[in-house]
Amino acid sequence: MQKTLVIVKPDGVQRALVGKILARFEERGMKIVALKMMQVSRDLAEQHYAVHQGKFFYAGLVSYIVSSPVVAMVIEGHEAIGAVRAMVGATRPWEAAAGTIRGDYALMGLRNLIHASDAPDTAEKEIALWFTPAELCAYTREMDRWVNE
Ligand code: FUP
Repeated sequence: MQKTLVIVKPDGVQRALVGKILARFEERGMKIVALKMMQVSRDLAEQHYAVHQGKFFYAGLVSYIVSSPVVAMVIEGHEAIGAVRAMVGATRPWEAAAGTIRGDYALMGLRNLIHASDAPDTAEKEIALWFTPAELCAYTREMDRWVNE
């Protein structure tokens, strides 16, 4: 099973969309294996967005994610990295397909509610950056056989 990092960004928390966003992953049969609300430090933000360092939008991106608490989680499921990305939708909210999280709850700008890892190597790195191994819970649910078999 793949694991992926999902962050409900400050606009998602401020707009009280945490429950709705979480529910989408749960309803799809995916499993939450780690979850926390946190105020992101500038240091963590800079490490998370290191790939964008030097780009014109980098400073704004860092100040946005530290502007208010986020909810970070690790989601586990069959092909979860790609499946979660498809549920999140396009980066620019106005281009995001209806039925995606961004396509249903966001429209303008790049306050796009949510981050999700984009590939297996980034998922592994991002999970290690945001969570300690002890914060990940390995457990089975009674319903998993109905979801996965
Ligand atoms: P996504 O994977 O869809 O979250 O998007 P990216 O990883 O490409 O970009 C990360 C964040 O950078 C986006 F959430 C928004 C921001 N960004 C800008 O602010 N301006 C840009 O031109 C591109 C991305």
